Amino acid sequence: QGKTALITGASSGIGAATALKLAANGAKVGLAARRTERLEELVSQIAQAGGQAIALEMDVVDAASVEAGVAKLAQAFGSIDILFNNAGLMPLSDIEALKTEEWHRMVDVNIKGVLNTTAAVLPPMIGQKSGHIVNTSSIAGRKVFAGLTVYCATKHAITALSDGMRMELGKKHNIRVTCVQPGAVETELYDQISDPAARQQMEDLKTQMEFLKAEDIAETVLFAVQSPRHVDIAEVFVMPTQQAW
Ligand code: NJP
Repeated sequence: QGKTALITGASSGIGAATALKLAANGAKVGLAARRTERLEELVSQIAQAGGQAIALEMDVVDAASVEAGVAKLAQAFGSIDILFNNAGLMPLSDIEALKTEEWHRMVDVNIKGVLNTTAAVLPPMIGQKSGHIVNTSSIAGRKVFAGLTVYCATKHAITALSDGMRMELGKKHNIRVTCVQPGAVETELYDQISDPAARQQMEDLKTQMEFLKAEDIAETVLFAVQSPRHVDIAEVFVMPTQQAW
């Protein structure tokens, strides 16, 4: 209630659902992504429901664009209390396919993007001696799956960053760090899979079990950020009931 949250990857899926959820629970939300028309639609939806939101055109790979977005959000709503590091992509392929451009893109968005946003919000959070960083990792951030090797590597990096940040920022600066580890969620994430076999595998998976909804992860994020200040929900795995582990 009354907190300001920066949400990356807010133009679809988990980010959009979390923006709606946090705004409905009294947070002022900064919606960051590249597809601004989607963000503007979400801003209107939140405003119609009585909430407060602002659209921030942001490419998380570009540090200058991140800094500009953070400055715009601080100007609109004041201190930034919550950072939801959620932007990410998963263009699956086997290593032997050597889709090196996709590998680099995943490293840029999934890892460097998180570092850029964290660097931009950390100084004010340290200054105000409070804050909450929630990172979207994955079950692929604790376990490696064949066919997802580079994606798994990027999400393992996010799990490691979350663990390290929690150790360095909790006691010293009163900043909480939550790592959310979803299983399969029904979003647009799978639309970017360029490898036909990998795409078919994901389509087959959808017929075998009921995926999570983006709202299921939004509920988890809300639970973490609404926990009392002395409680840090450190890591949460959220799986479809029927997903093999
Ligand atoms: O996917 P999707 P999800 N700069 O495609 C944004 C993780 N996850 O909600 O810029 C800024 O609907 C993009 O915005 P836009 C997953 O790894 C998912 O499922 O407008 N933003 C869009 O809003 C990811 O970390 C599953 O194109 C950039 C958003 O990212 C997170 O959940 C399972 C950007 C992607 O939304 C959200 O993904 C799991 C950039 N350069 C983990 N590039 C799952 N769905 O099953 C992309 O374990 N975005």
